[in-house]
Parts: sequence; C-alpha cells; structure tokens
Amino acid sequence: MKLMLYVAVIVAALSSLCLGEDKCAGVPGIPGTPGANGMPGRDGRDGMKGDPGPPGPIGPPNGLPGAPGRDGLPGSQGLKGEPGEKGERGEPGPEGRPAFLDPEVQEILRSLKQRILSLEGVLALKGMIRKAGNKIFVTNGKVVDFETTLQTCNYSGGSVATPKNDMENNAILEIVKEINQYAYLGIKESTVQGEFEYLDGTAMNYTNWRRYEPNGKGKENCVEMHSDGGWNDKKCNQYRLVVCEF
Ligand SMILES: [Ca+2]
Repeated sequence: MKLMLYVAVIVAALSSLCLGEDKCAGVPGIPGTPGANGMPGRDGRDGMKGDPGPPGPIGPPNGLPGAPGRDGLPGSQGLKGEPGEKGERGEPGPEGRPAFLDPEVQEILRSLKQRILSLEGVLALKGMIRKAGNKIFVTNGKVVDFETTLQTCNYSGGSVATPKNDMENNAILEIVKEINQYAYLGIKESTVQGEFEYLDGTAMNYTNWRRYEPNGKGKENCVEMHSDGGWNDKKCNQYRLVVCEF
C-alpha cells in the first residue's frame, strides 16, 4: 500500500508541473515482461570426417575363410631337366656339287695353298726348314739315339728323314752341315745281312753309300749321313742329330 501511495504522489506532483503548458511529458512506463523463447535454429553444416577407428575384435571361430591373398614373388630358377629323347633323323639335304666343280671350294683351296706356301717361305727364310720337292726336312737340334729319333719324328706327325733322290739327300745334308752333327736316316738293315731297306720294309730305290760301306755285316743295323752327304751303316745306339721329314 505504501508503494501505491508513493506512485500516486509522484503522479500528482508531475501533473502539477505541466500545468499551463501545451505539451506535457508522460510518465515512463513500467518495463514489459520478457518475451517467450524463439523457435530452434536450422541445423549447422556437416563437420570434418573423423579418423578411422581401431580394428574391431577378432570374430568368433568357425567363420567363413577370407578371400585368397595375392600371388607371392617369383621363386629362383629350378635345376635343369633331363635331356629329351633324340628326335628322328631329318630328310637328307639336296645333293651338293663335287668339290672340283664348286668354284667357291676351289677358291678356298687356292687361297689355302698360297698361304701355306707363304708360311713355308717364311720358315725356309729363317733357316728352320729345308724344302725338296713336296718334302720338308727339319731338325729340333737334339742329338739322340735312333729309337728316340724315330719316336720324336712320329710324335710330330712326320717320319725319320729318308732321302730318295739327290735333291732330298742334299736338303738333309744342308742341315747336317749347319748343325755339324751326323744324322740317322730312315733306313735299316733287313733280315738279310748286308742288305738295307726303308723303315716300312720296302726296297730302296736310291742309295748314296760312302766308299766301302755298308760294312757292318749284321752288326750295324742303322744308317747315318756324314757331313759329305755319304751314308754309313752304324749301330743304332749312337747319338745323332734328329732330322725328320714331313
Ligand atoms: Ca759302317
């Protein structure tokens, strides 16, 4: 009741103040009561995608098998297998021309012959071989008995020097004189005492015995060349220069 009285007093006082004036200031109103809450706002935009969550727990056994994994890396190469069966023989090729009609073969032969002649010329020039017709005589400079001479020449693919004419005898003589050593020849005494033959047993068609030779009478079964080119029958265990022919 006191408050009502004060308000009435204040209203009366203010009413008296604006007496005689055209306009009178109003009394301030009492503040209204607060309004009710508005409607909810619209939803905001979606936020950023979150991190993946941790793996889930292993499922119960007896589950279905998963998909097969990817192929692994290739392994190392295996061991070589056994050879297969031999194939059947193929058809024979076309018949070729005889070598003497084939110009290509002939050209190769001519070229080879020329190269061999050139090499022989080089060896002869260096004094390593002596040529006589189709024969080549050569020494290794060694001085050995007849058996070793035979083996040495055979092992080289040749044979003991065996002169069958003056040209061949002179070619061997050149070697004998150069080395200054007598050399055994490819001649031996035959089963007939005092008669000689080639090592293969064939009869001789050329001889160059020294005077009074052969004189061994069955005790000198080998033949040597002296430094005059003449021949002498001699025991086979002497040491003589190796001269081979090819
Ligand atoms: Ca003699």
